Amino acid sequence: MANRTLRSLVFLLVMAWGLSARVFAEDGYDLWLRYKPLEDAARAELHKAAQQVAAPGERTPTLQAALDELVRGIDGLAGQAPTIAESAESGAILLVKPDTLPEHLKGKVSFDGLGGDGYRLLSVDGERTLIAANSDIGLLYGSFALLRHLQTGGRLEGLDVSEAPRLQRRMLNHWDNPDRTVERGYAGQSIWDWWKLPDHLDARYTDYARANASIGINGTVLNNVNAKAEMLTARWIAKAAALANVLRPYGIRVYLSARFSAPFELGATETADPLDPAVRNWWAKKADEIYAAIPDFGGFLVKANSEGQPGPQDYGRSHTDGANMLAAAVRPHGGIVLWRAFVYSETDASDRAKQAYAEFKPLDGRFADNVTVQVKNGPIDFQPREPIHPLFGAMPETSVTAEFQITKEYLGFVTHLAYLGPLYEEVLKTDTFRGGAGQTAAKLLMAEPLSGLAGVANIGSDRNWSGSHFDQANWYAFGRLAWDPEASAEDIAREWVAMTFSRDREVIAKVTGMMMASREAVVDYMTPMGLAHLMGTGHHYGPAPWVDDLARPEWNPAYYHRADAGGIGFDRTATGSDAIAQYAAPLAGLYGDRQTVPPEFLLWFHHVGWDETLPSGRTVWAELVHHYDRGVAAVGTMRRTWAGLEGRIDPARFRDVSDFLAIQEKEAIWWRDACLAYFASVSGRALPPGTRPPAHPLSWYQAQQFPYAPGHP
Ligand code: BDP
Repeated sequence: MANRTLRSLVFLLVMAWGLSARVFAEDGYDLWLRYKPLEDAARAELHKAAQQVAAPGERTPTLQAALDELVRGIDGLAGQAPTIAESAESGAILLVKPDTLPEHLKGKVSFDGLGGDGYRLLSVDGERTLIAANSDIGLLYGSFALLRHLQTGGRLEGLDVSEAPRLQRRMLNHWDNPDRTVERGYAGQSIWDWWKLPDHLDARYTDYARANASIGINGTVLNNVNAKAEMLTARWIAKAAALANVLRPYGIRVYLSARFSAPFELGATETADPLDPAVRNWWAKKADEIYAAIPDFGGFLVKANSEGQPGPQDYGRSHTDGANMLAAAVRPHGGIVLWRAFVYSETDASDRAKQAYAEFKPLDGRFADNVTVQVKNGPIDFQPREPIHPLFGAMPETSVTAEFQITKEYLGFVTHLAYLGPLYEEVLKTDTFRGGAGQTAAKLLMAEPLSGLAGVANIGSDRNWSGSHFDQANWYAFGRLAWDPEASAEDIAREWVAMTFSRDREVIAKVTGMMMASREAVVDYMTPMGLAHLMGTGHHYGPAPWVDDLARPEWNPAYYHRADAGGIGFDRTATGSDAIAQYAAPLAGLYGDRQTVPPEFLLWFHHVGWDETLPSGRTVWAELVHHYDRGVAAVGTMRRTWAGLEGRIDPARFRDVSDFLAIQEKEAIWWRDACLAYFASVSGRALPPGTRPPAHPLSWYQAQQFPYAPGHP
């Protein structure tokens, strides 16, 4: 009997343990808003200093969201939830605007320089913490900033920090389709459950809004740039409006991608010619209809005359005719048009890297002032590394917004760890020399009348949002850099690790180290030395540098690497396509000269002989092999570093990451082997002595097919 009781007891204990393990298992859903308990002393201190949160004045939905977040965050960090008070006693966190500042603080707290969205965190009277801002959204941002400060080990005492965003529009672009598939999405389905909208609002939408507000994102384009006309019908506007209602308290405006031929396709007009009065009228009425449902609608994002999408050129009109027509439609409502410059044409035989500049530069000064031209960071297409797009700074009379890709279409999808902070930072820090030295892309963007940064989202229905734990960092880093384009990718990684994985200093240092090396590793094992676009056709998964038989020349990897028996690389100097002429003279000089071209762009701008000796002392061929080997080795190092963290990261996420790193190493080796097998066959060079030969003959790599690779439209 006693034995049975004991056995039941043990059984119950095991059950309870299992249950708690499950309850506390980390699945990544909480992102960087985990609010795990602080260490003992800090926890007690916070508990004492934050017993109340108070926000005098009208309790708007935004203010309520800020208070709720503070309660949630402090509850987690301090182990006890503060109460929400009307006035500010001691031991309180107080949210104030100029008109709600308590009497005794009047004249003592400056709101200067905070603008509409900025905030100030300030300790006052030794026992209160102020979150000060000019608007409720500023207070929400300040609340998140305070929680970030606490989550990363900061204290309330002596706090005095002011911040204001340096770009107006900090936007996500979802490439989400009405059927819930996501173009280049690797994190499940679209988070927008279109079918159940507008009647059912998934709780996830609110968590999406919280996460975005926490990093300052204030706009979201709900649907794919390869847009469907139906998105502009009443039925779909209602769905967008329902989402806008959820996002509004968090300061996030909704935008839609617009299909240029929509009026014609929906049967309302005979044409989509932007100069046709009926067409113009349709768009104006459509804008009225949208704004009636979504009063703060942000505007339209348009991909026109690119990759088969309709556009004004179908009617002999220009990009400006098209953009300005839409701009006129949204202007009465304060909306804008984001017109994409990602264009290349099947009828244009010139270097693809030159085509966007060639089409858009002559249009400078002709766009309406509520249009911004959205330019990808590089002249081709979101490659692991590209030089900066020549359009940055080249259109002084036109607003330009930069577009980055957060989803890793060309960087191994979600199973490869590639922290994109360094990629974004590299672009933003590039000196364009437009109008003199020091004109970095970041500075140019910040000076635009309509300033902004757009990121192609990596968010989906997967429990962990981004398909992998580490890919959350790319969403986070994008937001932080959109807030401050001059922030450091490494600092951002460090704060993300502290909030996402652990506050242990050694863990932070090791994981940050992995992240900071990760993108370069991908460059090395995929497309080193300035190579680009060697990925498999269509899905862009895995290596396929040999492909040279696709209908359009610029779809072929062989078009980009130009390897032959003599050498490798794309001559974009004056002897070749002369793409360098599109850059400001100092940059053109730097890139165009074999002696000064940065080594990471050598093969982007130059065709070089296999046997040429580089400053490293290696020949071009040996250098290529060296990079591929270095990339594979770097993944091995990441795996070992991660393995060493076992027990210091929660088991579920530890295992997920371990599995993905194993996949990455396998695929890095595959990339290296396939590319070396191919380039050896083209160059006729033998691998340098001591180099491991590819595991299979070239034909084996060429035979691999992936009809079910994800994210492919
Ligand atoms: C490319 C993608 C394609 C997108 C296109 C775009 O492969 O799916 O539609 O960019 O940005 O990178 O429009």
